[in-house]
Formats: sequence, structure tokens, C-alpha cells
Amino acid sequence: MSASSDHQDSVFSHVVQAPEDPILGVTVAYNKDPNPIKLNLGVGAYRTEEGKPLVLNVVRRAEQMLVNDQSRVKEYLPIIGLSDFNKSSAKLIFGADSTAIQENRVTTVQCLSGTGSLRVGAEFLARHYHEHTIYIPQPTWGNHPKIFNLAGLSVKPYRYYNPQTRGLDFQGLLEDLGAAPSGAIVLLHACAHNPTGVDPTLDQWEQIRQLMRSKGLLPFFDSAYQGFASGSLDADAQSVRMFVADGGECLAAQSYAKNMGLYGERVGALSIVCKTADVASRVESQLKMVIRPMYSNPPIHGASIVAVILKDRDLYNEWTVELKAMADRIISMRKQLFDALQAKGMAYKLLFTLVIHVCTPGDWSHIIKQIGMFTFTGLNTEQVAFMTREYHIYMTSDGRISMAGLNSRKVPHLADAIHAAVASIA
Ligand code: PLA
Repeated sequence: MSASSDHQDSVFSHVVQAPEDPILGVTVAYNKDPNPIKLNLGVGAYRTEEGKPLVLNVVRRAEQMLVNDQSRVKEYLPIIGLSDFNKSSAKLIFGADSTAIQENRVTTVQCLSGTGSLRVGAEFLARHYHEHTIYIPQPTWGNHPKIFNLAGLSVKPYRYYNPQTRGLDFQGLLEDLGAAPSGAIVLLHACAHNPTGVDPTLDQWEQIRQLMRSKGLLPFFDSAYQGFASGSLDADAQSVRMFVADGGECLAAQSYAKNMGLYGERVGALSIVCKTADVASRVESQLKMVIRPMYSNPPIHGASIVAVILKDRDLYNEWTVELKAMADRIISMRKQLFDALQAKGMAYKLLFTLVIHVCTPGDWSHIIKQIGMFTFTGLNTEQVAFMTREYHIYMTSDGRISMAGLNSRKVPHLADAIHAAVASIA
């Protein structure tokens, strides 16, 4: 039998090539580019000023402690994961003094980072919640609709971002949630909205809370950036804590990928806040029924690192300092990029006796107003393709750039690329 007929006879020969993932595919393309000036601002992964991935010092210390502790074994964890990790994770997001925790109304299960926590929560809702529609912000992280659809929920958008103002479409948001059927699930980014970097103010959160509670809408928080928005873990959890303080129910998915730099360890948690301890305990028993046939039980290493750090006062304090330093470096990148684009706007060329204004058209103040890991630049697909082709700058086609991937040395190159893209493509 010839090689080609082997190929034709494959039972998988009908399988078509799937497209690369819109975010992780950017890294695939970046890795293939041999040009040394290349810059990856696609995936939201923190880099140092030297452009290197960062393992937090506190993580190295915790790992050392784990390695040195001969009593540690590699047994299976329970289906819901490491108990210390779950307790500490709930306190981190809901607050150490949360009454919901004190009243045992919260069940927390360790999951595979933020994505796995969202998926387990979604599967639970599809099985046990009466309303199967989930409203997600427009735009949102590209994986959200896929996760919820595959879990069996039906996904609808609510207005969130106004491209004209490059800010929150608060009126649109209130109208769309106001028109949602009572009981519908609403996905909320706890802080540092991805991709827009635009969050409601605390006052606006309060209005969203009142509207949602009055209509019986169920909040599902995605908390992938706690500490990354403001540099403060408590400040970044305010939205979630407002909803829990009113005694109502909600879900929250947490990720330690960004704030502890544990990307590849896949460590996260799903919490469900219930009305009573009895309900919480039954909910937990059903979460186990979701998890057991999916991946049986979660991995031990990453969760052990987190549990060690969260339980030890010194390590915890050291973590908050390192976290703040990451958040501050991102804020300083915003300032540097903004200044570089402004400087181009201010650049005057003396040509004969005429002064010609050479500027990067547009108002770039959103770069410093937006928060968290990303800037939603407003650059369109063609401009992004131009920057990748001509300047070897890699970013998602929606114009999002990861500020965490930028460093001072690369700012002029990025500003040049944006300038050229805006000047040559409308
Ligand atoms: N939720 C939001 C809003 C996210 O932005 C991300 C990651 C996750 C959940 C999931 O993260 P985890 O599973 O790794 O904990 N978003 C990244 C990476 C940083 C990605 O797309 O997977 C991004 O570049 O948008």
C-alpha cells in the first residue's frame, strides 16, 4: 500500500485543520519569527524590564520549603483539592472577616486555574440552575463564550465598552442587564477587565449590584487579576465583596496565574456563596460529581505553593510587595508609552521656514486611564497586521496589547510602530 493511500484511508482523513487560538496563537507566530527585534504583546504574561518571565522570589522560597519538608508526599488530593488552599483562597477574595465564610455558606473547590474554575462553575450551573442563559460583557476574554457554550449554557452579550469614549458604556450595560430575564447568570470581571482595561467605579458597581439583586440575576465573577489592577489585593476584590456583603448568592472563579506568576502550574479556585451552610454543603457534593469524571482531582504542587504563601504572614507580606512591584511596572509602561506617543505628537520638524506638525494622530490618554495588564489601543485589524509585518510586534487582532510584556528599551520601537500604523492605515 502506498504512503498516499495510507493517508487517504485514515479514519481521521475528514478532520479539517482548526485555526490557531486568537490569543495563544499569537505566541505560536511570535516563536516562528527569526527577527531579533520581535516583541510579543499578545498573551497576558508578565515580563521583567529585561523582557524575561518572572518567578516570584516568594514562590521560590515556598517551593524550597516544600522540597525540604520530607513529610510531603505525592498522594492524590481529595476531589475538591487541598483544604488549606481552598480556605485561604476564599479569604483572599471575600476578605478575612467575611461573614459568609464565618457562617460556612461558602464552598470553595480547587480547580485548574481560572479557566478550569469557570468551566466547573458553568457545568454545575448547567446541571443545577434553572436559568441557562449567561450574559457576558461585549467585548470579553475570547475564551468565555466557548467555555460557557461547551458547558451547555446559552451565551448572550451585554453592552460594556463604548469605542467612541474608550470608556464604559454604563447606560448600555444597565439597559441590557435590566432587560435580561430574571434569574439569568451574569459574568462580571472582578477587576482589570480583559481586553478593555475599563472597570466600573465603585459607585457604578453599587448600581449594578442593586439592579442585579432587584432582578434576581446571578453574578458569576471572573477574578483573574486580583492585585494586578491597583497593586492592592483588597481594593481589587471590592466588587466581589460588595455582592457578598448583601447576603446574596454568587460564584467566583479565581486564578493565581498572573498575581502569583503560576501560569503553568494551573492553580485556581471556584467558590460558590450560598444562602445557608446546608445548601453550601449540598452544592459542594454536586461539584464533586462534576469534577470526578472530568479530571478526578486537581494537581498538588501549585496549590501547595499558594497555601504556604497565604498561610505564612512573612511570605504573604513579601508576596504583596512583589505583586505591587509588578503592578507598578505595568503602570510605568503605560506612562512611558503614552509619553513616547505624545512626544511624537509634539515633534516639530523645521523645514525651510515652515513648521510642520508631525504627530501620531489621535488621543492616547486611554493608555494611562485603562488599568490592569492590557491596553485596548483602538488599533484595527489592518493596523495590527501592519505592525506585525513591518515591525515584528505581535498582539491580538482586536488591538489589545499586553503592557506586562513591554519594557523601557522596547517603548520607542512600539511607539514608532503605532505611529507608522496610524499614519499609513486609516
Ligand atoms: N479569565 C480572564 C479574564 C483571563 O484574561 C484569563 C487569562 C483567564 C480567565 C484564564 O486564566 P488561567 O486559566 O490561566 O488562570 N487570559 C490570558 C491568557 C492572560 C489566555 O488567554 O489564556 C490572556 O492573554 O487573555
